[in-house]
Amino acid sequence: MERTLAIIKPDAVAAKNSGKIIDLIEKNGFTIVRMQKMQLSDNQAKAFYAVHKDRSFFGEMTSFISSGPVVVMVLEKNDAIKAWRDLMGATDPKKAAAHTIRAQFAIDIGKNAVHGSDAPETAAQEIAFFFPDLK
Ligand code: IDP
Ligand code: MG
Repeated sequence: MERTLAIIKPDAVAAKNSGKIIDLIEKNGFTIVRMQKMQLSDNQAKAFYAVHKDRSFFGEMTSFISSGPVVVMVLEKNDAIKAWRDLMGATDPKKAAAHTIRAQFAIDIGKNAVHGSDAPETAAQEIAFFFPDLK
């Protein structure tokens, strides 16, 4: 079993799509190990997205992710990192396959409904960032 970090971003929470996204997560066989609704501070957003600090849209990303409540989850499944990224769909919702969460719920490439870890190392870091007590 593998674990990954998932976030339902402020656009999808504000649009009241959290429940539909959680339903898709469960229908696709993930176990929700932890789940917390919270709002990130500006400093937490900068720390969470630190790997992107040199990208031109870093300020846009951090202000958006801290702009309203998010739902942060640890998901567990065989091959969870890839399985969750497959269910999320492409970063740009215009390029995302129709069945994916981003195709159904994202507004644009920035406000794209969900986050998912991209590798085992980042999954471990991101899970520890939000749930430091989780073993
Ligand atoms: P990912 O979320 O699919 O892993 P990344 O390349 O890691 O995509 O980018 C992280 C986040 O940065 C994206 O989910 C999106 O919210 C934001 N982002 C990526 N590209 C752009 C862009 O061109 N403009 C604005 N925001 C972007
Ligand atoms: Mg990424």
